[in-house]
Amino acid sequence: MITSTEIAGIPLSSYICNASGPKCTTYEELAELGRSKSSAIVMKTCTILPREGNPEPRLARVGKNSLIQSMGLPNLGYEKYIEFSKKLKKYGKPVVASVAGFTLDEYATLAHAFQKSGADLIEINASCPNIKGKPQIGYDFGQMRNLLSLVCEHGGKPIGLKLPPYFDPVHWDIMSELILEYNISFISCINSIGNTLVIDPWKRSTVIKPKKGLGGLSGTTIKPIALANVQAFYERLIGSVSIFGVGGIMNGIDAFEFLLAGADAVQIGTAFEIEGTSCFGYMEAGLRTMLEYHDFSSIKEAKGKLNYL
Ligand code: RRO
Repeated sequence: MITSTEIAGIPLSSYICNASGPKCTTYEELAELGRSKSSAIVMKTCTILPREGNPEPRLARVGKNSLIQSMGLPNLGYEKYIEFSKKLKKYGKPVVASVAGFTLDEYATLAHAFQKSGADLIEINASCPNIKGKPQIGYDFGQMRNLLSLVCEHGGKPIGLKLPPYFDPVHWDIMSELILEYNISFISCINSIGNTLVIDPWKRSTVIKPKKGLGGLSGTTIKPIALANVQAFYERLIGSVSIFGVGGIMNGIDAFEFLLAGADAVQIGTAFEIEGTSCFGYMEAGLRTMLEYHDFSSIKEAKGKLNYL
């Protein structure tokens, strides 16, 4: 059974790795991912300057397997992650940098800086929902064009986009055209669903503090939306762009569903936050069982093999 895969030509020893977000901010956390069964080390989205993030409480559990959070981009500043990316090479797995600017120029600076780092892939986060007054750039297609023209200027390492969820086929069409026009190598879809509200009726209160309780929703609740986005981009990008599926993957069966929808690999956020590094091993085992059940001998063979009624 072959469960190795690749993203933008970079080999991954398994289908499962962490998503940018939980437990990937400090060097100790990243080293733990290095020692774990995560097939890559995806680093927390970084900005030019270090940030403490939004006031607490800023993360809360929703039901059994979902979360709402408004972390607000807490990170140590990009220079630290350039340093970390070099040190993390000793774990022998791909390192993924994730970057977000407050201006287009900052995005360009960050993307170019990681060209000279230990990172194998550079994920441009176009979808952080949690900064007050800062729109998600992935929802502004005019700005996306400007962003892509800047970050794709200095080739070298593969550039990818972390996308917000889209809910209309026209938006999948427009975004796909941009991705193909600018030769984006991979996409990670989806980020959390931004600006959702969870209320505690007993306390008569919001459950997180920032932005009047608004935050990004992740976990099981968003899986159907994530699957639809993967399917939509897989159809439109016709094998020329690799896809990281992200959103509500809690076990190997969920990972298999993303494979059927066309994902080349999956990233785990909520389940990693809740369960810790053990999630990578049991998801890989569950995925193998599903592949065997359906008589597939590799990831490649099963990719996109969704039946339509
Ligand atoms: O740090 C965050 O608040 C955050 C980020 Br950068 C992101 O991309 N997605 C998210 O749900 N939270």
